[in-house]
Amino acid sequence: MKITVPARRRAYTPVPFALGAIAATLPLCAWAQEPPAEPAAVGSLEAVTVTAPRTAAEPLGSQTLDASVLLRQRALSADTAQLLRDFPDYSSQAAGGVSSLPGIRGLADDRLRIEMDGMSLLSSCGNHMNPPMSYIDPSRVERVRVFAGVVPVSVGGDSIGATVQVDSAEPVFAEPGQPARVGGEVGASVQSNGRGVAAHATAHYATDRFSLRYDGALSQADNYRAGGDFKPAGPASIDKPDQWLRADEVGSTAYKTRNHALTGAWRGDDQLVQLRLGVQDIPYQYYPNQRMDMTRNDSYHLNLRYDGRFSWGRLEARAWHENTRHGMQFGDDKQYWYGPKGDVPGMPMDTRGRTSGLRVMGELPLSERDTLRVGAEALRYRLDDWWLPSGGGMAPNTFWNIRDGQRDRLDVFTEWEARWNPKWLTLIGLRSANTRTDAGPVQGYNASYDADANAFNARDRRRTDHNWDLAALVRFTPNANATYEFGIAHKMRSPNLYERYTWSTGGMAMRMINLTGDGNGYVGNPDLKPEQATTLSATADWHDATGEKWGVRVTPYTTHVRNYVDALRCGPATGMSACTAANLTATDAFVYLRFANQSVRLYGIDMTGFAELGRSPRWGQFVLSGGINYVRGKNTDTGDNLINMMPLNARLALTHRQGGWSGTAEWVGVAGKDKVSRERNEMTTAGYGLLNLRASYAWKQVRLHFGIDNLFDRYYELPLGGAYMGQGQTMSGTGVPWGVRVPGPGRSFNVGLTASF
Ligand SMILES: [Cu+2]
Repeated sequence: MKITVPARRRAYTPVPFALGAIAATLPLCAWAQEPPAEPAAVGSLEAVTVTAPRTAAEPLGSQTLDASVLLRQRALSADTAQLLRDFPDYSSQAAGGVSSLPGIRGLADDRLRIEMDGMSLLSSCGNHMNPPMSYIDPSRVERVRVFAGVVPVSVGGDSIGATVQVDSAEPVFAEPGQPARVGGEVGASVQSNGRGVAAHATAHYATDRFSLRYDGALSQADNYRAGGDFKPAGPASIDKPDQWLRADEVGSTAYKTRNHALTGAWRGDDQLVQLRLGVQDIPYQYYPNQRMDMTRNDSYHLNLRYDGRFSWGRLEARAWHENTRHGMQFGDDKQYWYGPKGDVPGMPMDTRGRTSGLRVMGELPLSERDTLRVGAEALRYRLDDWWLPSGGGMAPNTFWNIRDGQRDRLDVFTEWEARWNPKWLTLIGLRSANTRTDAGPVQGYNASYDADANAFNARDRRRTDHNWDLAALVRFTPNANATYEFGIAHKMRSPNLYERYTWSTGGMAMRMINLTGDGNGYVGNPDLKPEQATTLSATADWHDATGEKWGVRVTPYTTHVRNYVDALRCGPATGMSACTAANLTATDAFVYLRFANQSVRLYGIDMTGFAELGRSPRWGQFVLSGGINYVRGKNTDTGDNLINMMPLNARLALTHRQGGWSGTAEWVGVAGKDKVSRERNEMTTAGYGLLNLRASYAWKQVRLHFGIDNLFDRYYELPLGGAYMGQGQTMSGTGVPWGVRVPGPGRSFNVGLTASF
């Protein structure tokens, strides 16, 4: 992305040029391990785009995917979280087709801070079906930044892991004195596996002061097909041949989603004000590893941003409001086992979540050497989660899972960055966060839930956590060929409302609470304390002086977490109805657990590198790139393994570029997963290797993408896919067999076309 400064007027340039210059000398600050970006897109819109403000020195552990990389990735993916898949330490916990849960260095979901267009959002669902990144279509994403390891406090908060910032395009403006700019882009793509289709359109109109932009996107897919043969066993007593899935079809993987956004922006000489309205509607998204499916998710958000430059520095402010109405029921593949569609009332589950946020940050360049950042952040979150009566044991009352749930935060932080000389940089920051959670009185469907409900209602449920974060890092750049960084961070996260306030110990209600996709049942624990993590991380980066010929980066890290919210099985002593003696000892069944604070340790190492193999005007450029990633997570109280830890994995890619052409052959290898959580009866998975091909060609205003995923149609099981619940009587405790893993998608031919105007 280029910064173009209009000649006749001082442009709105929020990036301090000093920072930009230093960043330019540090190829690592950008997407260093990705081969150098391909030639700029022809006729791209980016030429007059103003780059977004930088909020902090980016640690070596941070990486940015900018427009040139995203152009290739986003054309062929419906799931925004999958844009992160090439980050070396990224793992993805399978969920719905457009809402996988990202993990980085063994920490996932709520343990990461994920900002969508600067908004901090929370998932409003007992299965976290609507994580923050599912609220933006990949076609709208212009930049993804990941701060891993030691995260500066100015971009952290309410998390113990990495920060992921997903941003849509900065507004474009016309050059002063020039006519208004009108432009846009249309695109469409198809995927053979699952018959996925997607389309998007954007249009903008901009003068030198005002800018208006519309973004729209639709995508939908049927169930995908596994590679090889996949034949999950269903309950033998039910015989409805016409409703069986095809032999290789993975049940409950279909989805349909629609996104719209309207953005208005105004800029002055030194200021920018921007307002965005976003609307999303997901009529259905099915879950192969949850007992329920998403049958509606309607949301809107308003996002107001201010950016100003003053004689003393820069001021950045943002206010946002987001409202989600979420509903669950049986999707088609789960419904069929009970009877033709519409025959059974099923189990309606409804959720409403509202988030209001405000963040203000000032950046003060105190001297050539020192920059001070001071900021505050307030977040107000409200949650209601209720299940309407549907007959049988689920009547006559409405079941209140969480009523008047509240989670409010007030943070202040300060951070000092010093560039002592071209070789040494230090950054230290402190954040204080008050987090208050509460939940109102609840009720069950009927009197059989009274004991739990009364006990829950009788206790004091308000919790106030005084959390604090500290991050300190030092970077040494001895010469043009090496950079070293070492950092230490202390970070805290308060439990989410499902971890603290779900209350029913009836087996069915517990099976509805599941954040890990393992098929087990969970109940909350109001006594949970906030997680407290200490991370040590070091990075060494070696590269040629230009940063374009070769580079190698190694990052070992370790994180120790006190009061990590893990889960322990419940037994008869607890008096909970699902918690039998057998529950404590079962090794091949779904089990029932209560969230519990535990001590855990995670450690691992990431290695990435790239090398230009050759470059000539005649043959173009050949680049080899790859990475290897190892992470281990242990509960040090019980000696057990943490759930959903990605096994050892590696990636190797050969890329060829010439003119508007770019072609990549990529091999992904994943070792077998044998370090599994015994407490949760997590299933092992076998190792596998996949070959993917991707190519794109840009010609004038048109760009064609083509790809084949899983070229050899290998059958494999997703290491973080959890337990298969794609079809059958998933609501029942024994209605789906234990031991079936969720297969990954088989071969898919993908084609995408975008045209800008
Ligand atoms: Cu849900």
